[in-house]
Amino acid sequence: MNFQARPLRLSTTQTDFEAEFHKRLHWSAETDDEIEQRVADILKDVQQEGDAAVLRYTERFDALPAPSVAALELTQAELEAAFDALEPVQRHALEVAAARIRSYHQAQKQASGQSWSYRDEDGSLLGQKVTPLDRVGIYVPGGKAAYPSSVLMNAIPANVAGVEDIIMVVPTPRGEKNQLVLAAAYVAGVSRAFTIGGAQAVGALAYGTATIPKVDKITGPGNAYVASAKKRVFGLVGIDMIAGPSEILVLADGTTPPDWVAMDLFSQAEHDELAQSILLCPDAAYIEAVQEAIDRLLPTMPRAEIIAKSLNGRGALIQTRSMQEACEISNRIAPEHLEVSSDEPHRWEPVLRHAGAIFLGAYTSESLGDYCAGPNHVLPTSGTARFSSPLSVMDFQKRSSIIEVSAAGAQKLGPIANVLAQGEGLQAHGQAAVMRLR
Ligand code: HSO
Ligand code: ZN
Repeated sequence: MNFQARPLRLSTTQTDFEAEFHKRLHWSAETDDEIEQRVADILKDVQQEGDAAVLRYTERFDALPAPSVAALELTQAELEAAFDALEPVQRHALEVAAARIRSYHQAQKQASGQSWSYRDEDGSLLGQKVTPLDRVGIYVPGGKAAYPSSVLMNAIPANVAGVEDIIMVVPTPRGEKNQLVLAAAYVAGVSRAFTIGGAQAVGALAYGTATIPKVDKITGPGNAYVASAKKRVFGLVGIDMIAGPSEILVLADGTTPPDWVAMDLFSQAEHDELAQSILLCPDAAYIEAVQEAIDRLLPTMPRAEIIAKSLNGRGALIQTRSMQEACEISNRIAPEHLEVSSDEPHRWEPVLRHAGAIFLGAYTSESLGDYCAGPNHVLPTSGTARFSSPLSVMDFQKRSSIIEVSAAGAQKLGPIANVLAQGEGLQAHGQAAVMRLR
């Protein structure tokens, strides 16, 4: 089959640019009532019946019958054996990636994940104590979206944060295990792993069953059922985010080989027909060269069909008046991945405010960030980079405020608190402060 990819061509000088741009960007993650109802039913069953419901749904949806949920647990020995059996090149790649991801998240913990305190002029101590979550659940998709790299990106920050218990769940249709996923779980420090998935696995982690321990937070990507289940259990447990399809936006000044940019656009498009790849560039001839590279390279791609559907449906090649204007448009889009394909990336970086991850310079392909540069690849999508951040060590920690008011401090703060308490009509609050006055 010969697929053609013709992303929408736009120019910021055309009169209908705003309307066309909006149409292409518009993205609605509509909820499907049927999925919602089915997920609600599954969660109710898991909550009421525990292991029995998990077993029933695992047999029904994953064609994986088992005598007990315990029989669906992967032992540490099995994870280790998967790692030991890897080809040396794969093993090396997994180790290097894991080490770099670990170093990055250790630096992150050092910079932003530490307790702090100070004393005020009365000797009162005020501060913040940081503690890891006790137990987290990591959802790893199965089937065609089984990404060992995502095991590393979820489990390593949890491990670095100091989470004692990291429970992984991975749907394993017909019991066919993904050895790289198991090996990644071993490298990343997963404590326990179960071959279960779907809404039933999310329910098991959120409510706990006789076999599966209840966790405090569930992270990791999943299909519409998993996303719906995560939303429903939120509040009982924490969740990370509900990620939409992958996105890449490339800002190009024309100094990078067009083939590199074309392949970077493909790299997110190949994830999903609904993925979004956008090029912003002031140079019309360069945009033409990228389209030519797309035409030439697409037939060489095994996932050409997905790439073509993604680029034709949601892709765009946009000519801007300048790099400055390209940066401004990028800020409006707030993409998950933002590549600054320029020979002066540091000139533009200060202008770029909203993006999940910013990749600077021609050599920084987004794919290096997906696997092994070090930063997390779980990133805000669908414009949510305007207000949210990559998955981090801080997602696996929480903060408690620390307050120790000195005797002198109580004399000064008591009257203040009392006045405010009277204003709110709360006598006991006021009294508690006043009683401590000498
Ligand atoms: N780009 C994806 C992560 C991933 N890529 C995993 C390859 N494997 C998240 O946006
Ligand atoms: Zn990717």
